[in-house]
Amino acid sequence: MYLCKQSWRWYGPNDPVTLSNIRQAGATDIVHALHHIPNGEVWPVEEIRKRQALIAEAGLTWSVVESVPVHEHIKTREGDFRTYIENYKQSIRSLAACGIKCITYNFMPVLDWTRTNLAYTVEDGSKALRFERAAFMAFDLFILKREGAEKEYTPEEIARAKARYEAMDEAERALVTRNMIAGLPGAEESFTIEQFRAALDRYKGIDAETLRGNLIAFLREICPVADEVGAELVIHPDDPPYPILGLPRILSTAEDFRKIVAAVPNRSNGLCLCTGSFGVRADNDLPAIMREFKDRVGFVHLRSTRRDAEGNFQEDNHLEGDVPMYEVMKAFLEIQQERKVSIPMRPDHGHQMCDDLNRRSNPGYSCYGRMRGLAELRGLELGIACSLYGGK
Ligand code: DNO
Repeated sequence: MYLCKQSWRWYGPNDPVTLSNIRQAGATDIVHALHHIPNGEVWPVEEIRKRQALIAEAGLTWSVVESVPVHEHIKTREGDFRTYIENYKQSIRSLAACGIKCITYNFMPVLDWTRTNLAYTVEDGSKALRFERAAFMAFDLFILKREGAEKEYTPEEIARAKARYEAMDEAERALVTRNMIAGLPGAEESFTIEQFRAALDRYKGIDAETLRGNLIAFLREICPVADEVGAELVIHPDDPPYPILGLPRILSTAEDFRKIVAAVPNRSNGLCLCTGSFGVRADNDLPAIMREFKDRVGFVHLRSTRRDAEGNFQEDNHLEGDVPMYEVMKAFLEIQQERKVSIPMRPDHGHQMCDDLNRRSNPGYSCYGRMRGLAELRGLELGIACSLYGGK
């Protein structure tokens, strides 16, 4: 029976959640990146080996990279993009030489994932990440004052955003701004409001078709290298999965990924199936996505969100909310039996709860919250696996 590889994202020696904590949570595999290497530069083999040794000393295995960041110039195809693509190829080779062959990346312009509130208190007293649409629109229209933004919202939405903006004091405005542009963990970019405006401006002439073309051109260069060294490149979906701040989005639905696969059928062109990101759209059928792309799913992020009619969403406990986790897990188990492989999965994000509330942690990457998530997910997995395929 093939069960998933239970993995856990670790941010490195400064992560308040230590390798020993992770081992005790029961994970076996580590998801990691060399965050100290500037975006766009080659990852040297010696640096990879140093980290690998540190992780191995703790009794764990570094098996997934999240992420080798894609330089903005590759996304816009300007400046030194050719050098950055060559560097990216070299990083793939370095990682494969060290035996690390699953590489996550995303192609979201300017920002990686985005939330307005990083500590929203939920009913049980724990704290969750939240995207509040009115606060987001208030930021866009009245703090960022993005040119043309008002054309993208209805008059009702603009009125809602205005009321929300007026109800905020200076401290809340500053906090929302920081949450939006200062970079969440894993996003390698952080901006001042001026730099942020300039970064958005670089996408003025780039619509979704152009951005998709740029991704395809990038993949046509790097996939042959990954194929050759036996690595898989798994793209992470957009979070949230729709256009924001006038920026194009190209990986929000199954149809988006279908287009990328049709253009670049290489074996190494894979998907990081993040149920939390895709799950924010009611029209994304997660078990169907898992089954359709069964040969391309190289890494899975399991988490759930709860959305409402106003366009807000917040991160829920892993087995609650809108993501049909039982069906997702069942499909996940089925594809692994079919392919006869164990695919890495990590419990994605977690509330801040219990002792997490008394210490600092990277937003979304708490110790107890994720430990609860992993425990619930592995229980669900084992229960389904035993009933489908017999006892372990
Ligand atoms: C957020 C993460 C993302 C993800 C990148 C992959 O928690 O899922 O930051 O790592 O988008 O490149």
